Formats: sequence, structure tokens, C-alpha cells
Amino acid sequence: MKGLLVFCALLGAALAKENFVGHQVLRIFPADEAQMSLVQSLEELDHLQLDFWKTLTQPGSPVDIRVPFPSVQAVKIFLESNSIQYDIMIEDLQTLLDEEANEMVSSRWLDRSTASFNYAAYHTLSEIYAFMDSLTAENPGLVSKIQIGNSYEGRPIYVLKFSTGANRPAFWIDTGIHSREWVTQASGIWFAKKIVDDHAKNPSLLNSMDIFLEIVTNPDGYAFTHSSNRMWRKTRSINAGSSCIGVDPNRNWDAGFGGAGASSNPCTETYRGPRANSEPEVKAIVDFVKAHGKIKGFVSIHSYSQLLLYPYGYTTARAADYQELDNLAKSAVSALSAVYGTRYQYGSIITTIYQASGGTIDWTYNQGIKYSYTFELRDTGRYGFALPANQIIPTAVETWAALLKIIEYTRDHPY
Ligand code: BHK
Ligand code: ZN
Repeated sequence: MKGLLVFCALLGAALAKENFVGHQVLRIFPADEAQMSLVQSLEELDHLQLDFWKTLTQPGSPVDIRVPFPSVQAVKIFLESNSIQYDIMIEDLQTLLDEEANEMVSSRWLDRSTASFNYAAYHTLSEIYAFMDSLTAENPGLVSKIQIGNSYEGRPIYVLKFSTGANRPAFWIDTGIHSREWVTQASGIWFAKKIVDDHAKNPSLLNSMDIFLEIVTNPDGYAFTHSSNRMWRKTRSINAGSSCIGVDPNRNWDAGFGGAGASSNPCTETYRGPRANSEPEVKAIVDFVKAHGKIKGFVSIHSYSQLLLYPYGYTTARAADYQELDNLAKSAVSALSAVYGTRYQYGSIITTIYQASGGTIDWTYNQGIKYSYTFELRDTGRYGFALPANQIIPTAVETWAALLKIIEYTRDHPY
């Protein structure tokens, strides 16, 4: 009897959702080198369980940290005693997540048509997969669904293909490689519908090019953000010799793999994995891109920070196409800002944020995909990963303006 009770208690704990009651997100402003290294030293204090939403980038730029309730007092005392300035960006993360969960429940999808799908809400993995099936069923001859692999936990990995003819050069878009960046998968859904609706009015975009769109690039992580931990970023693979789970799929690519700007510690959020392409979610794309052979533009979408980035991240060397990539980024960002005035910064990964090795677009660029970019969507930190659902459509609309610039430029500059 006692054994059963213990078992039930353990099972309950294992199935329980991580809660974020009293968790605060602090925005910290280190004023000089000394304060910068003090803030960085917090990262090594494992017992505080801090989650760096935005790590140190440039001197003078703020750092955003999710601080679990039990560590809030200690962190604030540490900052105040060192005269380090901070703001409380999120008072209680769970309050935002409760609102998010309520909105999901009240937006159930009834008739399984893409016309009645609620694009202004977040959705579960099974709803997104059902959406893909509806979109392909409604648009035979334009949209097809390709399974490019299986995740670590065995879920199918799907790519939508938008095409009006065989074997054309192609443009790739992926969203959700980091599972907690929910506005990206939600925007991916909106892009899929937008491509279809615009094609009916003006078919020119798909006249000479196919588009591939991977909406849920990290399905295990995404399922986990719904079932267990809304703030899960990595894959869900088991690491040999460690009790920590997951690999950062944006450090696992074969471009500067193992260099600075990634961690060899499985317990960190930027763990690179045991070897390049160890994650089936990464390997599936690598195999697909190589087999296709004619992908000419590649955009990998993250959130948050409002940035448009191009290679490189693992080296300070300028990309051979630096000037062209920079010019196109400038025009894409200006198209984005023209929609609602949202401000974006742009530049190479290493000069704009930080050194990062094993990243997606460094690999695609080195494969010869010249127009390789990463977006960091809204916002700049007010809500961060807990972006309210009422910002999904505006985010998708403005991002599409920038994406379209890059897609059309790629179409009009064959190489
Ligand atoms: C983007 C592209 C290439 C390398 C790094 C980044 C920044 C990204 C990351 O992997 O550290 C930040 C992030 O997830 C939040 O979206
Ligand atoms: Zn990310």
C-alpha cells in the first residue's frame, strides 16, 4: 500500500507540468566589464536554476533571465549589492502562461477547414498536423506533405511543399527548431495559408520556384512544451552518461561544430550534442537539402529579439557574399518596418548577437545556399517567449513582407 502511494506520488511528479508560479523575468543592464562578468558568473551557479532567455551580446546590451521563484530574492540581492541595474519584465510568468492556456482552450477548431482555423491562437502538435492535412487536401496540385524523417521519440517530421511544376529550384523556410519559440510555429501556419491564398490571386511566385515549409522542426520539443515544460528549447534526446535531456538543434550542424559558441555540457541550453548531425531532426533536413540539390534560399526562423541575421556565426570571417546579403537584409527589414513600424536590426550573427557554432544557416551557406538567413521575431523582451496570441497575426504579416523580399530576390537572381 505504501509502495503504491509512493509510486503514485512519483508518477504524479513525473507527469506534472512544470509550473512557473512566482518566476520572474529580469532584464539586467550591466554597466561595465566588471558588471558584465558578475552577471555572467550567475550562469555557472547551477543551484539557482536560471534560464538565460537572452544572454550577453554586445557590451551595453541587456541580459534577460528567467529566475525561478526560490532564487528571486537571492538574485535581486546579488544585483543590488553590486549596484547592477535591472527591471522586472515579467512579474509572474505563470499568470501569462495561464492566460495563454485559456485562450487555447477557447479556440477549438470545429470543422477542420483551413478557412475556420484560428490563426490568432496557439495550437497543439496534433492540431498543427491536422491543419497540414486539411491544407493539402483542400489544395491538391499545389500543396503536398512530405515526411523527411522521424524525431528522436519517433514522431513524423513533415515539410509542406508548394509547387506548380516538377523539379524547380526551391526556397526553404523552417520554424520552431527551438520549441518554446511558439510565435514561430504559429507564423509558419499563417505563411502556409498565405502562400495558398495569394497563389489564387497572383500565381507568379510559384511560376519558377518551389517553396518548402517545415512548421514544426522540433516536434518532440514542441509536444513537451505543451505536456510538461512550456520553456523547453532543445530536442528530447537522451544524453549518454548524463541525466540531462536534449541537444540544442541550433548548435548541432556541421559548420564550426565543436568550436566556441556552443557547450559540451549536456545540462546547458546550448549543448552541441555528441557529434554534428547527431539529432535526427537536424539530419533529416541535411539529407533533404543534399538530396534536393537546388535549394537557393534558406530561412530559419526563431524568436525573440527582432533581428535579421546572415552568416557567419562560428567565425568572424565575412561571408563571401557579405555585401549582397547585407543589402538584401536592409531591404527586407525596411519592408517589415513599413507594415506596423516594428524595428529590426540586421547583420551577421557573430557581429549582431554573439559567436555561435554549429548553427543552421552557417551550414546551409557553406553548402552553397547563398541566400541563408535567420529571423528572430517579436518581441524585444516585454513578453519574450510568452508572446500573447494577439500578436501572432501582426507578427506573421510583417514577417511575410520581409520574407517575400528575400524569396522574390532569390527568384530574380538565379545562380
Ligand atoms: C541564431 C542563428 C544562429 C546562431 C544563433 C542564433 C541565436 C539564437 C541561438 O540559437 O542562440 C537565439 C535563440 O535561440 C533565440 O531564438
Ligand atoms: Zn531560437
